[in-house]
Amino acid sequence: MTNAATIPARDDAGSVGAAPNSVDVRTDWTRAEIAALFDLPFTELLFRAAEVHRHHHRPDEVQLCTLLSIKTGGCPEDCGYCAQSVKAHSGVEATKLMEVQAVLQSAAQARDAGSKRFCMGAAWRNPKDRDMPAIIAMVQGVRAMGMETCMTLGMLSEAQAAQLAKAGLDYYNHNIDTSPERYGEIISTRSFDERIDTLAQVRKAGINVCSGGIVGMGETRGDRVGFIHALATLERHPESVPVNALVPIKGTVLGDMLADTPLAKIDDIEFVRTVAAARITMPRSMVRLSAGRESMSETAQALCFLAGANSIFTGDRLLTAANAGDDADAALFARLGLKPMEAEEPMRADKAAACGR
Ligand code: SAM
Ligand code: DTB
Ligand code: SF4
Repeated sequence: MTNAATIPARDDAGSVGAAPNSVDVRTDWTRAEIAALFDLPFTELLFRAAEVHRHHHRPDEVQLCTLLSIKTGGCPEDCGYCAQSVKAHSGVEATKLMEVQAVLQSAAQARDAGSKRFCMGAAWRNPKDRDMPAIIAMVQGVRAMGMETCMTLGMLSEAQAAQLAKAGLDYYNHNIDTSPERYGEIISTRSFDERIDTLAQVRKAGINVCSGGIVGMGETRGDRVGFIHALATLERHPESVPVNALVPIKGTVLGDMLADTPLAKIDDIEFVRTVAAARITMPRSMVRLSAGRESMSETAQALCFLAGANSIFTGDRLLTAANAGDDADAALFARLGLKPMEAEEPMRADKAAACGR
């Protein structure tokens, strides 16, 4: 393998953060290089990922984020993993868009519980223009509380992306979910390229990009390589990369498929390998250990943190699925000696300085 990461030593003062364009941030990764990372002995892969991680981030800090479903269910898309698709028989009821005040109340609770980032998700193929004033008020209100804002609303038009940027939205989440070649087996109502187009709109509008995917959908290792490759070769790495473990939900295509074939569930070591590959190939990005922690052991989560994951969703609910819960996380942090992250995220800070936001 050509050496993946030229890993500079951490300086003596223990400070983290290299120059924004340091040589170890590459966007020319080949699939062969990423496959070679996955093939490393686990101990070697973890060592390399941990080295990259501590060079760019504080290894004892993990950012706490809160998710809120601002519009649940009834989504016209057919994502095979999702309880909110109209095609799923998951029992999730469709709701209207929440009132702005109710969203802000929920955000205030999250802030009081120590959250630094508030992510709002809507089960839409795309927002309607008539929804935008409420969405903008939510972004402005949450930002005024001092939290980072993230929205995930489906596809965006150029004008909508510009409106969100003007409102001060920090991040837009839009996952590529899996490799380009597997995409059509998971979702038929939109294409991988449409996903990439929306990411480009978000970038162009000057909003930080949050894009990742799901591991454990019965994919091959080659798909996991292709998924990381697609993200790590974007013109600029996403500032934020959520890595979800599939939450198998009854009534969804993938949830039911996995229920019938329990051996299809991804093993923890392979999940950790995926986190490590994300960390090594996208050294300055936030790597978010997202859905699926509820059914993960503390040991597996500890390995994910060692492999470079530095953000989690707190609270006992994700969008519709159960999450680990604050008490379990407080106990986990105490056991592992981890602290909630207070500082600005490295890539976002660079960008804010560069564009004066
Ligand atoms: N509708 C918007 C969209 O698809 O972009 C936003 C909401 S969607 C629920 C956000 C992401 O959550 C999906 O792209 C997927 O990666 C993740 N997700 C959804 N259901 C999941 C599940 N059952 N297990 C793991 N991740 C899931
Ligand atoms: C992401 O990648 N994971 C979060 C967030 N982005 C929006 C969502 C996880 C959803 C898990 C399934 C559910 O709660 O329905
Ligand atoms: Fe709709 Fe998003 Fe769920 Fe797909 S993942 S069905 S787009 S809410």
